[in-house]
Amino acid sequence: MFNLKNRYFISARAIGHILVLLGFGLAASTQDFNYDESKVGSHALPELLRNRDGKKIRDSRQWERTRRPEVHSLFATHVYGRMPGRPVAMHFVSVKDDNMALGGRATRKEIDIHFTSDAGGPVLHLVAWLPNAVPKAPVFIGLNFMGNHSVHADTGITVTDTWRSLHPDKEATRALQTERWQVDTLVAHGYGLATAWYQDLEPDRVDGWRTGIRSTLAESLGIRPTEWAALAVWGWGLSRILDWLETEPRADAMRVVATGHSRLGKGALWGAANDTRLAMVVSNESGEGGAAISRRNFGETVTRINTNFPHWFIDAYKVYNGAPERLPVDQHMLLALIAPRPLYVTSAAEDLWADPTGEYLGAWHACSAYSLYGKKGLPSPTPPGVNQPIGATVRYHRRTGKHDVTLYDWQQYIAFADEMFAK
Ligand code: GTR
Repeated sequence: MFNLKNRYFISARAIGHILVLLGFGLAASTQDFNYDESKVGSHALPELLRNRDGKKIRDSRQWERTRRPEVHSLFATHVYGRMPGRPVAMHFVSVKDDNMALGGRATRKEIDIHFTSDAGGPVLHLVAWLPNAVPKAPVFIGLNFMGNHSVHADTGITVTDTWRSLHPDKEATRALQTERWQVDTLVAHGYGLATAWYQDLEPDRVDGWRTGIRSTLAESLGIRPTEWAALAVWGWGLSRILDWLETEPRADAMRVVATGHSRLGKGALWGAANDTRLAMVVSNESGEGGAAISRRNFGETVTRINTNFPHWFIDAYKVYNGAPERLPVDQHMLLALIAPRPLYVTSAAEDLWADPTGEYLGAWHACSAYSLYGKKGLPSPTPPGVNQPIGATVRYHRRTGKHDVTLYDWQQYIAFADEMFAK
């Protein structure tokens, strides 16, 4: 069936491939990615538990005092840019509440996060559901791709002005991504959900920074637009959602799970690396620039991602086009910045572009940071078969099917959160 969902999926994901196939003469060519495991070759990863001065890290104290800040700063300098704090004038405006949402099982809240005192300034429009049966619920948070009204069939969800301004056919995406969000399942298990449209923060295009918060908040945040990039902006947005949850009595802000799919998974990882208040992290098929090892020559490459999406990373990252082996970091080190917090990394078997094996290895090589805290991660360097979640505080699964978020994925996240939060 050719519906809008499929059309979006194709335009967002396959555009790079199509341009290459049509020979549009991008800097990247078909040689820039590989789907043949026998051609992956070998690579040596930067050592996670050794400082740049050569000193070996032996315990969590040394990690937190020396190596963790060093790794964090390498990612800030070479990959994502630095992360600003919260705007001083930020405030929350309740737009509407419905305490009989989802057939009486949840309270749906719409909150506008204003980043400036001026009502005409940038706003992140949030929709949240909190289970009525739980006085203080743990909450999953994540940005959505197609507007708040796409995540559930409830027609009470506002189609926001920001979405409408870019999409005149405003109802077209209502309830189109319900599979990806599973609001009812979360609420039935005692979890809340808070989500917002990612492009409220920065439009996802090369010049999106001009109208996004990298420009509008440059002065109040004290950061120039070139000092960070879109993935960091989206990760920063999760921290602002958490700021609101901290003010919401029905939410347990100590048990908030940051989630993100694909590009938003990359952003969620960097966001959670910067904000240790986020208690648990889910990277859903985040691939290149997310959980997948960049040096592994399989699927998307540094060159391809920098060519197709130059606005996602800072300019310094472009230096590594065609030369990921020169990076002072690799993505296992990003995942290690989440330690000792619970981390769930997923892949999909048909999502070769994201390199499922590379995502597994990213998680595997991060486990030594968890060991410093006496936490068990994954049991083996070999990825499991399909639909076999494995691991303790670091968990992984490779689902059957394509690049997506499904009920199966959510069921695993809920089981993981139940276990980690010992509900
Ligand atoms: C792809 C991109 C991936 C991933 C994906 C998505 O086209 O190459 O890195 O982020 O988009 O976000 O859906």
